[in-house]
Amino acid sequence: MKEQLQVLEQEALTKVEIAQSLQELQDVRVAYLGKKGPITEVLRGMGKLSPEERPIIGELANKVRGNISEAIDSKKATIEAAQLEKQLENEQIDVTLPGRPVNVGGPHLLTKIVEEIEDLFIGLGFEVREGPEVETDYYNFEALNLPKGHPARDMQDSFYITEDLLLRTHTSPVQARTMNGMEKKQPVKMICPGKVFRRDTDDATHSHQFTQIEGLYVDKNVRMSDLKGVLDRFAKHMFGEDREIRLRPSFFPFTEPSVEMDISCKVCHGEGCNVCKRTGWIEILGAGMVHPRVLEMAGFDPKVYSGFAFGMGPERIAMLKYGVDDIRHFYTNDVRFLKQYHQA
Ligand code: FA5
Repeated sequence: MKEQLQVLEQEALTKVEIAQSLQELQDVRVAYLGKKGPITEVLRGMGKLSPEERPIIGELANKVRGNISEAIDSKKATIEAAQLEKQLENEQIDVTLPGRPVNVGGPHLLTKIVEEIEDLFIGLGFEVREGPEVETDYYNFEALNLPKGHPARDMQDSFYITEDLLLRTHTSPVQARTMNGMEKKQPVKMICPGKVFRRDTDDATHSHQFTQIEGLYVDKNVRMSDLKGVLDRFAKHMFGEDREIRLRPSFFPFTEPSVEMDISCKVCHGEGCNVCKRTGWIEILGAGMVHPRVLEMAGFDPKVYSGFAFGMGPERIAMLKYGVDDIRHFYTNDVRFLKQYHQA
């Protein structure tokens, strides 16, 4: 029996030695140490041994079991370590490989222009206000001295939603809303950027949806020279200290007198070229002194208060500043166009 056990031990240890996988090891364990294995078989037959032999064979059988079990465990650890090593090798990361480029976005050119204009006016003491894009006929027109049937309503072709609601055609209703909303009448100094909508046919310089920035300053003794000073600062800040402005008489129902502001052409400095259509000047915005009727309708006494207002289109300003030749570039969102201005 002793020899039988020793042969079994040798056999099992050889199989452990040559086992290549955890499954093979498990097979060896089941075959030699399992309930139906030869060693258990030997132990079962111990009853037939003499009382002297029994402890010797018992001890040997346990030792053989222990040796086989130990060999299996140690081989198992070796196989597992090798597997781990292989896995680590396969999953190795080459930190020297170049990374995948991350697409970094940037602010839209229009956003940048609007923020630049906001910063300038905040510096001049104006606050930034907002108003609704869906506006009532009253604020979009009537409160601005444009009663129903007024021919000047045709200057801004509108998208009506109901008889009384429309998509605002300009940011000027925010003037009326701001002044009307004040319980106690006191000086107002605000700008208002936002989207506006007109039934204009889209072309290189017109869009049916575009941006405007409104400005309003109402106080005692506000004069036309104040308007001119602020607009001159604005033009020089946006286009360069060497630019001149000029105010031309114009008409808006909500301002009296009304003006259009031009800046001197940066290409020819007033001499006349293709960019300025040989006039030496480029039109930038509409402005004027707030009409006394508008002040009155908003509850301000026009004998005590006066004010100026202006309204500009940031798309056109961006086009002039950066030489953009078509307003539609702002909305078609071709990244090749937008990317050029991320650092501008
Ligand atoms: C107005 O909308 C007046 N509310 C401006 C104003 C405010 C005058 C306060 C006096 C006092 P106008 O229709 O000219 O004015 O538009 C102002 C600016 O909006 C224009 O100078 C132009 O830059 C821009 N603009 C007008 N129509 C379009 C359009 N279809 N697409 C792009 N920009 C436009």
